Amino acid sequence: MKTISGRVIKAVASKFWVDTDDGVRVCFARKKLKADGAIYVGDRAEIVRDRDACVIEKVLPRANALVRPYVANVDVCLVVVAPEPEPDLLLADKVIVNCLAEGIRPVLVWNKSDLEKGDLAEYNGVCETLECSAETGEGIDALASSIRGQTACFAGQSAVGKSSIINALLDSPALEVGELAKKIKRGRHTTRRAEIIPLGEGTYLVDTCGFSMLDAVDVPPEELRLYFDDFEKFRPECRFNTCLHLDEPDCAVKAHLGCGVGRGRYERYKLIYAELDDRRKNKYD
Ligand SMILES: Nc1nc2c(ncn2[C@@H]2O[C@H](COP(=O)(O)OP(=O)(O)OP(=O)(O)O)[C@@H](O)[C@H]2O)c(=O)[nH]1
Ligand SMILES: [Mg+2]
Ligand SMILES: [Zn+2]
Repeated sequence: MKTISGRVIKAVASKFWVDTDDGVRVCFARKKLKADGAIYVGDRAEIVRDRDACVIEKVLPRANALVRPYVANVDVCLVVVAPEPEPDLLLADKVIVNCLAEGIRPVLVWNKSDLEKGDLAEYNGVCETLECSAETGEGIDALASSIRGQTACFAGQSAVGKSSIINALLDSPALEVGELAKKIKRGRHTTRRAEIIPLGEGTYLVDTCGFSMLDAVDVPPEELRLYFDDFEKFRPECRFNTCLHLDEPDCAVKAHLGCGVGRGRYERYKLIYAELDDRRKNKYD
């Protein structure tokens, strides 16, 4: 039996689409790989032809993985926000923490700049930021250069325009896009599952479903600060080297609120910290 390798680009029910040098093959999975989470979109896999069907035999070790959205082997994650629906920066900050913990480069993208310009100054020193409009094409070239040759996953709330940006990056639109008004009324998500769209020259785009709830990654609460680069640069000036920037005296992060540290970022840090702390308490209660 000939083994060929490829990348899982789509999964529907028990079928997997695997992109190989010979084109895309629709595969089933070996029984041992049927458990939830055994195969993610983005996984690199070995497949064999077994009688008439192609079968995934083995999943290669993952470089990294995200759980919201479920996707593996990502280089960069475009965290998309827009003037409408109202930006949920707590969600964006959690996605950014999850990316940094997994070694994925986060980029915060303000889409729909045709409707309203974004103000992402708070994210200076946190991650790269970009503004674009899938509608007018503004900023799309800059976004394309930022992700060239990489696997780029689009994440964020429903209706911010993830699929629309991917369509703008493609020569001809390939993805279904939903209407905001209809979505709000019906609470409908247009994209139902993660899917990889190869863009050529080693660039892969991962479209995902919108989400509004996310657990921050499972890091001990004391380590959360390590994923806030904008705070970390002031830590040497805090009185205590172990400062969590919460109730400690002479905290340099608090001293820089509004001038070097965004007040919103700080409030969201406290919320994420409290969530991680609660989770730990529940674990040991
Ligand atoms: N004005 C404007 N509208 C946009 C832009 N990008 C997307 N939209 C609109 O926003 C709505 C939602 O776009 P989608 O691309 O379906 O959003 P999504 O993030 O993929 O949503 P889900 O698949 O549900 O997660 C559609 O009506 C788009 O036409 C933009 O740059 N400007
Ligand atoms: Mg979509
Ligand atoms: Zn401090």
